[in-house]
Amino acid sequence: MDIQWYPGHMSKAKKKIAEDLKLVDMVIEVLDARIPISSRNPDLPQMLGKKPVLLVLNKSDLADPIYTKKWLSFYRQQGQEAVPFVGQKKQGIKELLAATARLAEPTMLALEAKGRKRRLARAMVVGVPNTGKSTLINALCPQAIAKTANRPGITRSNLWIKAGNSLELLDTPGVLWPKFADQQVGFHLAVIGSIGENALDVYSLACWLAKELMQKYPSSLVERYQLASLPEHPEELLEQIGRKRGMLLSGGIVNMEAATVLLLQEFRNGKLGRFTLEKPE
Ligand SMILES: Nc1nc2c(ncn2[C@@H]2O[C@H](COP(=O)(O)OP(=O)(O)OP(=O)(O)O)[C@@H](O)[C@H]2O)c(=O)[nH]1
Ligand SMILES: [Mg+2]
Repeated sequence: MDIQWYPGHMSKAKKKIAEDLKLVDMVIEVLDARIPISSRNPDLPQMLGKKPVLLVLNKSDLADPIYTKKWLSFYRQQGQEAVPFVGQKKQGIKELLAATARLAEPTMLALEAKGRKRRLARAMVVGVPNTGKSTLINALCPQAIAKTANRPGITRSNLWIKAGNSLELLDTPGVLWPKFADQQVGFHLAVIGSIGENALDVYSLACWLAKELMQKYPSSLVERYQLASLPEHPEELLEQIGRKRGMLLSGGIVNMEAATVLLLQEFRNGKLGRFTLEKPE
């Protein structure tokens, strides 16, 4: 698959995040619960230094609930704070705020030890494109949009928005550049819509997804598309889907382009089911 690489964008985004990092006590990294490995930025740990990170498994309404649980216990075993979240439905706010309070506690204790008062914890939200960073900020801070619009001329890095009673967020999320170098990672990011579609061959992507789902969630395919049985090859699956849905060209040939779009769409909007494509070790 041919995915383009933009080093210019990447270094600019990294520089901005490195600057903002100085202002916060912790980072909230928004991941896509369907691909918790590929949506995690590999450069972030080095950038963080000693700052703690909270992993947010967003879009968990679209992920396989069994694997979301497995991921959470995997992170817990590693001593890594992580929470499930559904930004669109504002689900998981209480748990998220509790986790940020735990992560900020050492900073607050250190302040108290110096005879100073506790303050609100500060966090910045980061993540690769389309994981739901803006939705998360809006869910945590309902006043977010109004506040940023009402205070023009204020330096970006000084705009904070309150989330709950103990946390404030930097107003703009940091967009991390995804790791394209690994082709598998590229497919994962493309299938959740993190990489623009014009950057890749959609048919190859749909074939890759068909193969993944045939291996990992065969019964969802059989049920959704009313198949007698699963074919051997992903190309055949797309053809069967097209036929079942009456996507035919003249001469009775299946319109593969339409079948391709349908499979990707039904995966992305959850109509096909709840899937997790990457599993913990
Ligand atoms: N199903 C579902 N969709 C979500 C959830 N959170 C966000 N979305 C949708 O995902 C899309 C991307 O959300 P954004 O909040 O714009 O993502 P972002 O990370 O800010 O994206 P960029 O600014 O482009 O990097 C939108 O269509 C949201 O409605 C969720 O928990 N579940
Ligand atoms: Mg955004």
